Amino acid sequence: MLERTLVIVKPDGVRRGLVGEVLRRLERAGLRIVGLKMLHLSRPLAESLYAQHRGKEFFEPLIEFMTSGPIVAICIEGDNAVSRVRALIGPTNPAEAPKGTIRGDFGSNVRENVVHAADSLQHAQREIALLFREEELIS
Ligand code: IDP
Ligand code: MG
Repeated sequence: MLERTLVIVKPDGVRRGLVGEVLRRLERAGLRIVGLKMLHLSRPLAESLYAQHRGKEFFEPLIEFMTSGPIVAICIEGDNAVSRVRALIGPTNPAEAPKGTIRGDFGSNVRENVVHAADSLQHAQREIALLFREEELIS
């Protein structure tokens, strides 16, 4: 099924010059970039993006991290894009992520893991709407 999903190059990835590497891997996998922008997340937007984690012990430091510098938001389209992008980025903890995945190759620790990707079609639709206006996406 043709799906759209949201990918974010997190502040650590932008600081370390990994934006091009992430885009290259997405494109090489045959996925299509339909939206792309750099921005600095506001605290309310970061909290909304990670609303499902509110109350967990890692929530506050996660919000501090995600608002610590600019991010790059990428809207990706392709067949089964949600699960394919999750496979490309690898598990949350880089120590457990296989080589060849973005987190396995570049992640520093379980918080600073270079990229975010939506984990379901429902979350993808919600997250894309949080970061992109309709007219910012290619049809
Ligand atoms: P995901 O990014 O692989 O979907 P989630 O469980 O949704 O992982 O967690 C969201 C983000 O919160 C992670 O990518 C990571 O930055 C941070 N995080 C998750 N678990 C921990 C933890 O145990 N310690 C510190 N940060 C965490
Ligand atoms: Mg998640």
